[in-house]
Amino acid sequence: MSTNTQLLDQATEIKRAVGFAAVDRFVQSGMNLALGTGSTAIWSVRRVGELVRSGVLANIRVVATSFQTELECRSWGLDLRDLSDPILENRIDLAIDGADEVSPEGFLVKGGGAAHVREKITEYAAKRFIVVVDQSKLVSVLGKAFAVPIEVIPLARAQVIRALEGWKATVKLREGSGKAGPTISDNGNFILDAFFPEGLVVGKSSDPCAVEMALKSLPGVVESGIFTRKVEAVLVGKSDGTVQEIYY
Ligand code: A5P
Repeated sequence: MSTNTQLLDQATEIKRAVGFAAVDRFVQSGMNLALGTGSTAIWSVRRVGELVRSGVLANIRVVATSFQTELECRSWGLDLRDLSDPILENRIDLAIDGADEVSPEGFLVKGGGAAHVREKITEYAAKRFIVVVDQSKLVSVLGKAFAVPIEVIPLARAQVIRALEGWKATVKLREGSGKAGPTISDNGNFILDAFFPEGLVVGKSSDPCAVEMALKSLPGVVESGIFTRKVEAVLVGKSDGTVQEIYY
């Protein structure tokens, strides 16, 4: 495994730059890390792998937020742990992950890769949370351009779809790729993608914290992709190769 970047297209180069920057600027030896999922966060995984392998970082333990990330961590020989492993002493020092949308307040939509349940469990447990994105992810209103992914127990899908439609969402059961039928998450569940053409409003509330709670209250919903835990910083990869830091 190497991170040789000679043949990357511009979009991938931006993801690499921002994924690397998060590790270079925020990770220190001795940390327990939560590593995110997706085409941006995977570059942070690779950077951790590279720096551990070369001895620049030592005593790093990692928790993966998906099967994809677990495989990448293993390919680098990282010290991969389960979130419940006692060796972590209930301490995740830092989480790094991508996002599908970032609001001006630092609230997120995640789950484009259907990994948001494990991401949420792990990242809400972290002391600090850093998000890595490109500029296209910065939005003024959540849920309009990108659907809000909602993981549901398969049995509950029709009831949950009905409830979401009552909140003026347009809902699609996510189709699998490379298989017939629905996407099955790492937890064995279905993913509903809910578009909110009028913006993210559930009942009378457009407050993302209230929306997150309302979605979670529907029987059969495991988690939504609305993330409202405090983000320390969003790192934004720019087309000129720089990485901007936005603090909240
Ligand atoms: C995975 O389910 C997601 O939460 C990703 O973190 C999110 O979709 C961002 O992925 P990209 O960096 O690939 O856009």
